[in-house]
Amino acid sequence: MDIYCLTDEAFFSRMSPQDQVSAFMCGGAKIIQFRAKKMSDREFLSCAKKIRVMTRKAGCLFIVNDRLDIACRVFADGVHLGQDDMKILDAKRCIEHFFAQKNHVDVKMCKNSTIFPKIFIQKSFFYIGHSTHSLSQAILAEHEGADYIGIGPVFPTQTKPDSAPIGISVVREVRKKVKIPIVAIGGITEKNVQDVLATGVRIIAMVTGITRAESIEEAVRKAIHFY
Ligand code: TZP
Ligand code: MG
Repeated sequence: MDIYCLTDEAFFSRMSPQDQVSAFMCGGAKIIQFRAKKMSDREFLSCAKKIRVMTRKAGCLFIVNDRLDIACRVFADGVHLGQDDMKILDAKRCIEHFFAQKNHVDVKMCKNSTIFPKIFIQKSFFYIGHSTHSLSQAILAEHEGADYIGIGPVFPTQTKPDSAPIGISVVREVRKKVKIPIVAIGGITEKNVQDVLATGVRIIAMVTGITRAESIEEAVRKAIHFY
């Protein structure tokens, strides 16, 4: 399986976002999302800049959660947008505008990536991921031009306690109907990951499943090599 690692904001007091990212990459992670809902803009940008440097060195895809402006500013590889964030089409227009202005040529990392399909915008690649919570949202996200979708929460999760779990059956349906890459997320741990993989989804996102493990690095390594 491919693991999509997200930073754990509830854990920042014990481990900085950069240290979390470093541990993910030591374990072999190739896709990392910086997620920090409560951080100030300035701190978010400062961390994102550092994570960009680290992920670039390691050849790791770097996706920024929510903040398209910061994703563009640090030349991240993409942005992940939720149902209440900017619509995909609007995000695409912003990205086109930004990269047209910058005429930024930086395709090396994404060219190496075989995980996600590539989009070509003004000599640059930029992925837009979209969170979905039902089959209809997943189909719509694909129709609207998302490069990949997140589907979940599959199981109950403390990371998003107010979101009702959708269960494995929805993931299975989405897998049958949607062709773009699917990232299953929410409450996935080593105890239930096999059930998710049985749906055919190959990319699994984890927050607490890795950050609360005895060794983050080991948890990531195990997820990549043993499932
Ligand atoms: N979106 C749906 S569930 C979730 C997000 C960001 C949180 C997943 O966290 P965990 O700790 O892996 O359950
Ligand atoms: Mg969001």
